[in-house]
Amino acid sequence: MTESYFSEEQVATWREEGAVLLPSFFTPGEIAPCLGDMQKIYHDRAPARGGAHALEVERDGAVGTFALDQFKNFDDMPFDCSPALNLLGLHPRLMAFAKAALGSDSVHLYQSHAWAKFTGEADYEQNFHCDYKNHTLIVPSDDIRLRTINFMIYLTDVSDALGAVHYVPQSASNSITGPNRPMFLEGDTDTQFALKAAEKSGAAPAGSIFAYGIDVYHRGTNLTEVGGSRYTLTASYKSAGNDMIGWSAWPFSFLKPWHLIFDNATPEQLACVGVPRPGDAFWTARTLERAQQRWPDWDLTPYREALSLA
Ligand SMILES: O=C(O)CCC(=O)C(=O)O
Ligand SMILES: [Fe+2]
Repeated sequence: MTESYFSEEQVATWREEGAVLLPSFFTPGEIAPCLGDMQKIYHDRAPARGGAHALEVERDGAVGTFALDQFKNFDDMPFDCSPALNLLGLHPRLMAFAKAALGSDSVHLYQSHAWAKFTGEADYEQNFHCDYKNHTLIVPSDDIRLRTINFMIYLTDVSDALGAVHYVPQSASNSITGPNRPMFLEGDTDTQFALKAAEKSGAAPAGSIFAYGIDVYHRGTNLTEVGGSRYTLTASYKSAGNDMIGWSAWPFSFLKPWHLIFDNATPEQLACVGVPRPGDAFWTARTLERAQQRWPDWDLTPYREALSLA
């Protein structure tokens, strides 16, 4: 059922080129409540953005920059809204794609953030970089199973005037930078511009996904449409047990509304954030009782049933 939403060819493109655009991966019906959630989270933070014009920026001969204020409206899961946005990054179709891409039968979600960008609020034009900078302390693995897959889910239509991500497929960047792909190319303006000449746009309608890895050159771009906004959700997966990769230690954010996830997710979705599956030896009469005390509305039936069958 889930596999029909993507093709082997798309998985192969992701593996060979480091990135693939998946148009209309989610239906409008799946996106609508998540967009409502984003509006709930970000509307109050900045009620007076309408009509804002793009920032005038002196680039000084550079492709872009890394302005800290671009991350002003950037939050880690879980989100203070309905369950919809909280469960989108754990959608079974994403898990299926992640498993196929990584060649793994068990995957973990190690990062998910909501990000709202608004015209004029920051300079979103970035330099080319590879994201392994902050997903590992070393470098991307040559073994596909030990890589990561990063989904950027579009909750609004993303055009070039609304800050579409730009990227350079690996076959094209290899002839520019070589296959080792230094993560920042610091100060190397010539290479930055050579990559820019080869860049592709990730522009696509709401519901589409830009699936990429931590080893592909890409960059955020500015929003220029007057009064424009771009809402995205990221979901990054790795094979379970890959300790080289990290971002969020989920229990660190224990004060956030995790009940939205526990009370509404399937055991398979919960397994993606480190909850042992039904039938795992972790589950005993005692751990079940304690888990129920901690999350009173979590339906532990499948876990109980698996224990009583054991
Ligand atoms: O939001 C985007 O389009 C890309 C941002 C990005 O690549 C980054 O911040 O590392
Ligand atoms: Fe990036």
